[in-house]
Amino acid sequence: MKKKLLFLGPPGAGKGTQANLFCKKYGLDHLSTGDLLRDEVSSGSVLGVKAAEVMNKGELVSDDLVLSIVEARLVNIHQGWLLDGFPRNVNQANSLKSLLEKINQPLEGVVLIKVADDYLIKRLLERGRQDDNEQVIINRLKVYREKTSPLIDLYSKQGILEEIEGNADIDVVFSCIEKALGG
Ligand code: B4P
Repeated sequence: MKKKLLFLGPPGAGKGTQANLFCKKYGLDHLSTGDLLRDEVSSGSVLGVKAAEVMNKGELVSDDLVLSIVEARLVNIHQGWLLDGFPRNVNQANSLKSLLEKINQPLEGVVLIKVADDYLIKRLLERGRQDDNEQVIINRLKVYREKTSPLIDLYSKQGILEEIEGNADIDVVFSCIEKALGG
C-alpha cells in the first residue's frame, strides 16, 4: 500500500471523510489544511482572524500561511502521510515538490475524488459549516475549477493520479480508493 499520498477533489467531494478512514486503517498521519486552518481560527490568533475572513468568502488562504503550516508538520513525520486539501494551486504544488525533495520523501500517489457539482452543493448545504452557504459554495467551486483543477493534469502527467468516482456510498468509495492504491 502506498503511504505518501495526496487527496484531491472539489469542495465536498469527501476528501476529509475518506482521508480520515484511510489514515485510521493504515496508520498514516492525516494532514488536512482545512482542519489546521479551522484550528487556527478557533485559537483566535491574528492569523486565524485573517484566515476566517478569507475562508468565509470561499477564497484560498495565502500560500505563505498554508505552506508554513504544512512544512512545520511534514518535517516531523516519517511513517507515512496523507495530504488532504493541499496543494490547492500550482504555486503550492511547486512548493510541495521542493519540500518533498528536501526531506527526501517523494509523493507516491494522488487520488482525485470526482463528484458532479449538483451533488456537491446538496452535500455541503446539508453539512452546514460556517462556509457552507450557497453563494460561498458556488465561489468555492469556481476557485476549484480555476486554481486547483490544473493540478489534475500535472499529476496525471507524472503517472501517479488515480481517479475515483465519489458519488457513491462512503464505504464503496473507500474500497475503490484502497484498490487504486494497491490494497
Ligand atoms: P476543506 O476543509 O479542505 O474542505 P472541503 O474541500 O470543503 O471538503 P471535503 O472534500 O474535505 O469534504 P468532506 O469529506 O468534509 O477546505 C475549506 C476551506 O479552507 C477552503 O475553502 C479554503 O478557504 C481553506 N483551505 C483549505 N486548504 C487550503 C489550502 N491548501 N490553501 C488555501 N486555502 C485552503 O465531505 C463533505 C460532506 O459530504 C460531509 O458532510 C460528508 O459527511 C459528506 N459526504 C462525504 N462523502 C460522502 C458520500 N460518499 N456520500 C454522501 N455524503 C458524503
